[in-house]
Amino acid sequence: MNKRCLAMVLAGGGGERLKPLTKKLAKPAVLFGGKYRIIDFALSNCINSGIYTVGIVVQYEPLILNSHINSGGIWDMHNGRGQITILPPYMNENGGCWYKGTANAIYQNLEYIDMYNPEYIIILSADQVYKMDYSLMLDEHVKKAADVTIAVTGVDWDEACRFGIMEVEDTGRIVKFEEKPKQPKSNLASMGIYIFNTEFLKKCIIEDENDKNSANDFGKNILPKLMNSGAKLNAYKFDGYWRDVGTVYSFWKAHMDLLEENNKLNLYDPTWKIYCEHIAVPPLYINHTAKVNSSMIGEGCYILGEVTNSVIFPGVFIGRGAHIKDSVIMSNVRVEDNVDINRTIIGSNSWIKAASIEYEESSIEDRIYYIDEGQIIE
Ligand code: ADQ
Repeated sequence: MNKRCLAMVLAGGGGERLKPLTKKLAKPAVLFGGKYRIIDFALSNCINSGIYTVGIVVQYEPLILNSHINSGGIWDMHNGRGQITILPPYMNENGGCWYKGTANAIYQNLEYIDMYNPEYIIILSADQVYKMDYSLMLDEHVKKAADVTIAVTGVDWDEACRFGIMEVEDTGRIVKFEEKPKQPKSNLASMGIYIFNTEFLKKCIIEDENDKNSANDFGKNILPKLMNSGAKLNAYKFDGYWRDVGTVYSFWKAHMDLLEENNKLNLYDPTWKIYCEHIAVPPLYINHTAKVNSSMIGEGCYILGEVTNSVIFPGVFIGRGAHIKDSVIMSNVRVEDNVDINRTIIGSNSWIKAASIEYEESSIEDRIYYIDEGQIIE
């Protein structure tokens, strides 16, 4: 498939609803699943789908995201078959400005797109966890001769208001699209994954730039306008595991999903690897005083206490008599002896000394507690 289709990964958003985890970090760079960063899912899907030329649009807190992408071997897009390019906002002879919305971020990179002159462009979000073969979506886009194909999936009704929601005919044609409706009439959600014919995409975003009232965003502006214009928008139904981990609760819940036996994301499938950065840490050590159940534990951890139904990232120390339950502990956290931690996300590099955590100081959402990165709790 290669340069017939170019991927543009939107990775510049502020991650407002995931704020405690994204204070100093772009959401796509947030750690996920015991060893990955969220963006690894979209990028691995690209590699596994045969798309090796990828532009990543960055803006908010890009430092760690940039160094992750530039960290070497893993993202060399399979031995030079393609290239990943990081695309921050830039100045030119006419000035320059920050990426206003997602469509503007693509608009400001039309020169990059023209360099490859692809027939199709797939636009991806970098803040979702899923495994998907984009080449099947492209096949359907071509077969149905659509102007735009949007990947869609069913979501829980009580979450539908945080997505673009649509109604779709049996033929696959989208007949109604509403961005984040207050009272959704369907639970069929846009996954924020779009395939456009390149020329059509250019026309849409250039026209949208001339509309001074537009926020230049795909969900808010481009797709509703296209619905009214009679363009052919088709839905590509995806029924695998997909989560937009955009809130603290959905982030925690996606981790708990991972711990279910035979969970649908299945990180252990050798035919669809999720690639990630390698770090030089020693092997995992589990002492005879430790008890570990239904948990994922990263390399370099040193476990003396009890861990139940939790995801522990690399380099974590868990002391003797400590109990960790239904929790997500990020990298290099130290939990001292006899500490109890329950339904909590603990940010990297924290040091938990208190026997039980004073939750008043942390964020609470749906009874999930959060301890900021680098905290000493005593
Ligand atoms: P949201 O997830 O709310 O809805 P948004 O916050 O715009 O959309 O984020 C989408 C992606 O674009 C993220 O990866 C984000 O980092 C990036 N992004 C946001 N603003 C950006 C900017 N100015 N420059 C560069 N990158 C930016 C969208 C759709 C919904 C759909 C959900 C599915 O609008 O219709 O249902 O995704 O998750």
